[in-house]
Amino acid sequence: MAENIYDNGNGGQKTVLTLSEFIIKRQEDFPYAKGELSRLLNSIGLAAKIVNREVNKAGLVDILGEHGTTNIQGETQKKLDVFANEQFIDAIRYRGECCAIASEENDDLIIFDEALAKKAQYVICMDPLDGSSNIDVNVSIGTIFSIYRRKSVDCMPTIDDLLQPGTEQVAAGYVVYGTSTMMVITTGNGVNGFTLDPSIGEFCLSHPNMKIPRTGPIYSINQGYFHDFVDGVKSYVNYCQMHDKPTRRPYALRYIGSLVADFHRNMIKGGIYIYPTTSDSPKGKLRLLYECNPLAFIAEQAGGKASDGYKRIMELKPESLHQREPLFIGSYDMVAKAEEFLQVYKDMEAGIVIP
Ligand code: AHM
Ligand code: MG
Repeated sequence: MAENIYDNGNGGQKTVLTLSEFIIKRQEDFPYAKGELSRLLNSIGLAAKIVNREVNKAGLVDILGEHGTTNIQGETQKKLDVFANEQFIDAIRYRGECCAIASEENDDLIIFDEALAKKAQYVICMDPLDGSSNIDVNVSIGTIFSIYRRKSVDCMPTIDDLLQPGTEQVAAGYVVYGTSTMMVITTGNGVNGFTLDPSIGEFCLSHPNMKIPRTGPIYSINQGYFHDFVDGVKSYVNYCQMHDKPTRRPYALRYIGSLVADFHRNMIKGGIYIYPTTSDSPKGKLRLLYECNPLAFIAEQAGGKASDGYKRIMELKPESLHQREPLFIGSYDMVAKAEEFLQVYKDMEAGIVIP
């Protein structure tokens, strides 16, 4: 038993620290906090456990396969996509801390009009089950979420409460349903990971103060689209494949096709995940509000970097709920290097001569 024991400072006595206890302890550092954010994170943790229960027995019950509907992106919804969406919305709706949710699975903003929720201070962006193409084949999938304080006061929330840049996030996290189920969160004060202990049904602190290595041995990109990448990305991919001992190249290519799982592996081992623009997806595939921004917050809090290839992801101003952006995320030095490649080609296109 390594890190999932917590030194409580009582003369070397060590104990398991659950997610709820961790959140309460953190709240003690903010004596004026009313505990709303803590309750919200707990609600998300509860919904994650329910989704985990269904994911774990998915092959045994009638929950695999298509739901028969499509979302606003025109993507076919899986039964588990729809189930996870309902679980997260229900867990959050009736507790009174959140007044609106933007979800990958809902075209429009979901506004809670329950009396309790109207007064709530927080809004959430979420992808309830990311990695849909992996659901039916027993490969890791995830949940991604981001929490903001609403901007509007004393009225029903509006879309502008959700269209805030990532720099305004007060908390973000993801759940990876993998070999074990983990929830990783930040409230802007570092990153902590909790592994679900199925025997007690609790997320327990297993990865305190997570840091992403400054560089790493892995690059993750769907190389099948290589011929559709812009020249800067092609050139960076070639760089990843070249032999160079000091920088540990060639890097290994690892691509699960579930953003959360690819990101989580790279967080631990060091690496870069890229979903660039392609000729078919000129804005990239991933959604700014509930895929790019939350993971960018976590990456930065862990010492990493997240970019659209040129600019910091968290500084982009969202214009619509389901806006897509290219994403370069992971180890700081690797993302910075990829940006260098893109900039060289941008400068060449602009006619700036490189010495
Ligand atoms: P989804 O939200 O519909 O599951 O799409 C997002 C997923 C990411 O998890 C993953 O990294 C990417 O799409 C894979 O896309 P592709 O198959 O084009 O490589
Ligand atoms: Mg997704």
